[in-house]
Order: sequence, then C-alpha cells, then structure tokens
Amino acid sequence: METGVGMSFHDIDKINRRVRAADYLTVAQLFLINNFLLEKPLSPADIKPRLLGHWGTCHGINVAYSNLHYYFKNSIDFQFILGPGHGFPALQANLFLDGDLEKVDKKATRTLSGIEYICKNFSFPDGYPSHSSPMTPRVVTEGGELGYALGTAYGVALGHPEKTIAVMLGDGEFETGTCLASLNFSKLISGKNNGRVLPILALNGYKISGPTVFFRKSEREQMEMIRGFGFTPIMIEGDNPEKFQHALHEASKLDDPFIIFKIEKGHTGPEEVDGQKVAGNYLAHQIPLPLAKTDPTQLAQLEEWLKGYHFNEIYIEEKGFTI
Ligand SMILES: Cc1ncc(C[n+]2csc(CCOP(=O)(O)OP(=O)(O)O)c2C)c(N)n1
Repeated sequence: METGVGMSFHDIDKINRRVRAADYLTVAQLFLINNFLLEKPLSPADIKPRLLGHWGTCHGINVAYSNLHYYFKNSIDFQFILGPGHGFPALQANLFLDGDLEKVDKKATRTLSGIEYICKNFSFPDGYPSHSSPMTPRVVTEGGELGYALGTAYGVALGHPEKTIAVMLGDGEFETGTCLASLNFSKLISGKNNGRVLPILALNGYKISGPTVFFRKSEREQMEMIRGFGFTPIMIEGDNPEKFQHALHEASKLDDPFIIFKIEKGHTGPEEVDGQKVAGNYLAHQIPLPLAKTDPTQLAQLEEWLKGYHFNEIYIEEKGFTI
C-alpha cells in the first residue's frame, strides 16, 4: 500500500524498525555490560560501573542516518559526516547494523557476541573511543571539537562532482565561529566540478546546560538566516520517515539545500527523572539516568526505556537481525 509521499507502509516500518534497533544499541552501549538482550530482569550487575557518553543527540542521529541510508541505499558516492561527535554511540550502532564495522573489526559481528563487543568496548581503555576515530569506517572528522564538520564536508566535495555529502550539525555547534563561517562555502564551492553538500541541522534546542541561540529565534528568523547564506531551507519536525524522505527528495531538486531538522533532545528516552523534565531539555544531554546502577527506581526506568524499543522483535538469536 502506498502512502501520501509514495512510500509503502512496509518501507516506513522498515525505517522505524531500524531506528528502534539503532536507539536500542545506542542505549545498550551507554549502560550495559551484561544481559544485552534483556533475557532476565535488569540487575545492578548488568550496568557499567562508570556511565559515560551522551544520549541527547543520539535519537536524532539515528533518525537521520536511517533515512539517509534508505534514500541513498548503498551508493559509494554518498558520504555521511557527523558534527556532534559526542553522539558516537549512535554512529557506531548504525555502522554495526550495516555490517560496515565488521569489515574493519572482525569481532563486531552482527550477532549477540558482536553486540556484547561494541557495548563493552564503548568508551573503554583499549576499546573504542567516545568519539569517531581512525577505527570508524569512512571517518573524516572526529567531532570532539565542535565546528569543523561543515567545512570538512565541503573539503570532501572538492573535485568530486559524483559525491553527495550529508553533514549533520548540532544547533550548539551552530554557534561556533568555525561552523558559521563555513556557511560561506555555499558561495565559494558549487557548480559542476564539485560534489553536493547537504547540511542537516539537528535543531534539538539545547547544548550542554541551556538552550541554543538558534532555537530561540523565530521560525522566520531561522529561515531568513539560512536563506541569507545562500541556501534554501527545508524545515521538518519529528521522526516520521515520510517527512524525512520528502525533505530529501525536495533537497535533491535544489542547488544549495539546507535541512532544518527539529527533533526533541533525548526523544524516546526518559521523560522525567527525579521530578525533573529530561526529554526535551538539556538534562537529556549526557547520561539521563546517572544512578541506574545504585538506585532501583532509575534501574527500573532504564529497563522500561530499553524494553520500549522491542528489540526482541528485531534481533532474534536463532535468526539474527530481521531488518
Ligand atoms: C568547540 C567546542 N566547544 C565546546 C564543546 C563542548 N561541548 C560538547 S557537546 C556540546 C553541546 C553541543 O550541542 P549541540 O551541537 O547542539 O549538539 P547536541 O544538542 O545535538 O548534543 C558542547 C558545547 C566542544 N565539544 N567543542
């Protein structure tokens, strides 16, 4: 059956399932050292002794990556660059799901043992760093120091007219001089000799400890600022695949498209912790359940959060991944 923008319900479901899988694997990397498929009730022993990493940006990355993956299939002329490098567990989850990670790291198989491997090794000495690194397939920027992703994307595009480079930017990153100055590249690098750069600004509203400036502008100011730099803005909101696919289709018809992707920070994660609003707030930025190992209430919240992705429908031990 076809939907309004020509996608079948099967395809919409396919993207949604992939996002759920990537979200689950993201949260698992942040929290779990055991019980990766939740075969038993979650216990304190299943939780990492030291919780490191950043949740808030990850769902947005998983939505963007999954939609780009669906739209561009496996084109070798497509490249993704991640600005908010602190969202590395999300990038890693996607590289794992596509089997790209396994090609460079034989232990990262798309099996329970591979899931265990990426979780145990995330942000661990001698394991994977907390951000992209030379171990990350097709990496061109580390993302630890915010601001360089957009300029890097234009660098990748230089002299490669066959390429499309989607570059995800954080709205906090969008306050750095480097990122803002790189918007000028749209006036300097274009035409038939270079690749296409597709900026995707993840407008989740918050940086580490407060709201972002761009978020507090009116929609008219947001759109006009982007237009003023020579781009045509396309604004979408939420994680509906149809909207995202439609935006990518519209972008493909433009010379200098710029997607403003409004997505709640920490969406799909805990709404409230200890009486404080977390999803849709700066408190979603890092570890939203910092006491998951020692506080039974937070442990129960984590279990409920993980179960909400229904990963058992996506990964079945005897069959492997069903996506
Ligand atoms: C140049 C630079 N300044 C400060 C930081 C510290 N920092 C890490 S994450 C973060 C917030 C990023 O916010 P945003 O770009 O909006 O990403 P998201 O909200 O998607 O996590 C900051 C300021 C940094 N990594 N790089």
